[in-house]
Amino acid sequence: PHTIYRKDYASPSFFVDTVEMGFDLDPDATIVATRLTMRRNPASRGKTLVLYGESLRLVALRMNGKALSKRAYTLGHGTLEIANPPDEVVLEIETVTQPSQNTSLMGLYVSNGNFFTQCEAEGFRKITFFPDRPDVMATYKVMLRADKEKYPVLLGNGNLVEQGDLGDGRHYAVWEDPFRKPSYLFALVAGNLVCQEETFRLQDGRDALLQVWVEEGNLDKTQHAMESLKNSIRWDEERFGLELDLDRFMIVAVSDFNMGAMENKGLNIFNTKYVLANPRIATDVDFANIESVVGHEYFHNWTGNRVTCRDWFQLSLKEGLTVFRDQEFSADMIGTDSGRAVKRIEDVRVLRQAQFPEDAGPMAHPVRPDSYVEINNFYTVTIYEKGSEVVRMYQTLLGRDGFRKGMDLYFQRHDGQAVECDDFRRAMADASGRNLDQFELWYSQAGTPRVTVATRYDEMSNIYTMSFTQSCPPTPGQPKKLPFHIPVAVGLLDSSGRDIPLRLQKGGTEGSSEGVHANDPAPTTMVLELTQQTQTFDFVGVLEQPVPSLLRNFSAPVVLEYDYTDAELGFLMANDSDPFNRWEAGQRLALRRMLSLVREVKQGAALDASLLDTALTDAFRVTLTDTSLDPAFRELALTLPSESVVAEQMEVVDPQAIHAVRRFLRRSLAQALRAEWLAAYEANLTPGEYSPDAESAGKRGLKNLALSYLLDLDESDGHQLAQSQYDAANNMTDRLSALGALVNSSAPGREDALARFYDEFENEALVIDKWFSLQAVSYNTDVEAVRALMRHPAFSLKNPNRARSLIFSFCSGNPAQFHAPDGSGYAYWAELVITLNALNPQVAARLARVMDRWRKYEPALQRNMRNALEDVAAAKSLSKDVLEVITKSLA
Ligand code: HT7
Ligand code: ZN
Repeated sequence: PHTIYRKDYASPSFFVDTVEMGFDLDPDATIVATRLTMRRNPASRGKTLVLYGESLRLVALRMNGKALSKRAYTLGHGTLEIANPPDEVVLEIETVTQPSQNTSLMGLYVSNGNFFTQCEAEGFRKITFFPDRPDVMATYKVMLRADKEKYPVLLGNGNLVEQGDLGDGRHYAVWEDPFRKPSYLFALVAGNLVCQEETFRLQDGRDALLQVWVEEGNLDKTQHAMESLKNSIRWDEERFGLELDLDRFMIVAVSDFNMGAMENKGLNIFNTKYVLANPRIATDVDFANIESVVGHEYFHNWTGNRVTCRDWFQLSLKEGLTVFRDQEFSADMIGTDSGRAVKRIEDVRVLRQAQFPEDAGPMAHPVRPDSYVEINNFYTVTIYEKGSEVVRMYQTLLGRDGFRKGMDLYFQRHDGQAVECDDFRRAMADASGRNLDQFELWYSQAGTPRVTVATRYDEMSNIYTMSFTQSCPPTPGQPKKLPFHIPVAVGLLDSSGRDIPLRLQKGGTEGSSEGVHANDPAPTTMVLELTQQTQTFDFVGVLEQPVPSLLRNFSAPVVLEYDYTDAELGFLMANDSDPFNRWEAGQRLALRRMLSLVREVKQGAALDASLLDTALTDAFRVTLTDTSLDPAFRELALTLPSESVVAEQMEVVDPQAIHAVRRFLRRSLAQALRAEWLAAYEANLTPGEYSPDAESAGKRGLKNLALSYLLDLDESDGHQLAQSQYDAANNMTDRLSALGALVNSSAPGREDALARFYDEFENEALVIDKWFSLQAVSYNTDVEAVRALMRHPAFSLKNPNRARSLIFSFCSGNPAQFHAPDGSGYAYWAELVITLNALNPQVAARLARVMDRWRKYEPALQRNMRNALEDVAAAKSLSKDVLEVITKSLA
């Protein structure tokens, strides 16, 4: 496959100033007339004019008023080139597309009879021929024409400037976007939709019209998205001084969508999953996700749209920064310190669960990649989540005020431009006066750095020494790494569990702590800056041997290794003033036990109580019964590391052993703490009307965790508890948790509950997704059961949400069954990758990535995995998307 390199970047040969478009919308043949005013880029004298186009029928082409003969242009594979054009060009293009046949969901397509577009990254070229690259920014004026009855609503970017009747049963609307934008932010929607709308007063006194558009019958599910939008607008004004620049801002929900949502200028298009919610159909997690995704897309208006990317290698410039902003927004919306910590823990869990494995696998790439085959494969957890961690480190190094100054300078310099990650770093450096040259390595080097810590206490001098050594494993194309600039936030605890004031030996490498001045009392958390391979810090005036609290609040995306004793971990779990590290200590302890149990199992030991000591149970008991702790925090602290997190820690992965150990440990904890789980269950009921606020959601989270532990005992008391919760539930969180617990047990009512659930929610697509997904991840579901579910009339491969709910949930969320020793899971995976490839390459390529870490598995499994990968590689007509993933996996 053809690889594109960052080093080959060349500016476009022509710029586009204005784009005018006319659409005659018809599902089987939409006619698109485009008029581009273009001018030569002075830096590219003599070069041909290059436009991109895919799956288009070219009907007419005129340059400066004259039809171009076939000899005057060349139609290549995905390109249209005009040689020797004049410096100023008006190009008129007429193309035809077939939206009803477009199953890729890129470009213009039909979903439930309505028209939608998706242009990021390279979908605009499926609508018309265009220099479809983000550094070509233009203003757009668009006329939409369509049958009035079938498509009463016609939406575009920017402002509605005209609308009316065309007389023949058709109507039109004209939309004008005053802001220059790259083509990937173009959007249109046409169909039979309804909206909830409100006017909202902006900080500068202007009124903006806010709308949430959905299919008829869903208006009772838009309130939360609307509230989230208003909160997002207010938050960006207050935290970053950034205002909404349009008079109208629209969100539209679509049920066929490849990703979560899309930030098209003024016309955000969302997967229904991230818009529609009410207590009947949505869980607490859904409510929180909607708030975060609505925020994310809204925040892109400045970080992505007003300042955009020069090329797709810079994708994290907008995505990492915008994820950071949405994470901060969600944390501020919770408002409490413990709520912030809970949000931080959840975000780090995602990073560890998904990004660390990516960074250690065949698709590992830097936050700013050097090459790609298919850009759609680079919308990754590295670009998004690690990218956000990189942005967060600026804030950790510069402090909140310093970071804000950097952001202000970034917008002052680059508003209206398409820029690079380096421009962002430069703004941060220039605004703070700090040298951030070495920080560049976070963008250019892939892999998760390892930081090993050794400590020494000298009671004669009262000096406590911390020595840090950093390294980074090799990744594809990068065998050797240079040391990173790593902020490590640390604290020291005395024997009573209190923080010790920190003072560094003068003359050593300096540490910093946000906003600390010379006369302030010594801080209790200090940010040490690692810049070399090994570095030592001496803390003075330490009157007793302390317990170190390292990498507080997860101040850098690294693996931190320190040889804690079990007792120290228990102590940190109970006492650390940094809630992140309290959670972390519990996870370290649990992981240690799980890994040692897996070793035992592999040596033939039977899993019984004799293999367990009381350290973990005691630590869990303390947390479970400490009612001064936020329930949401307790839920996280009492959740064992997932099977995939344990797998990542192992040289050779045995998924069956890991699964057996995790279940055994859960059952042991359920048994040992049965009374405490029951008490926590009773104490965290949330009677009365449902509210998705963080406090109530936290209580439900802990209560439902308790329920799931109790059900692991698989006894009739537990079955009854789950059954009555299911029957009495007034919200989807409680209902789904009860159902999930029942389905994983041998409760007699499990089949009946599943059937009743289906009947009750048959018409709610998002809930039926949950129904498929819950079964896909159940302990009892094997590949045959998944195949049977695929034959259910409600199943469809064409709808990405539905495909993900069953196939992805099984392949990535049910490791013990997916990795069945006979290879049946892998054969199923290969078959589905090949089938999906023909329908929707993006969805297929995501599924292909499930096999990324195949080389880590036991030899027998590896052989079957390789066979499955080779079967896919040998399939005909593979898309670039799938080919890139499979080729890199097998390399
Ligand atoms: N910026 C958006 C990316 C996106 C996308 C990319 C490829 C194919 C389909 C897509 N849908 C949305 C989403 C975001 O980060 O906000
Ligand atoms: Zn984004």
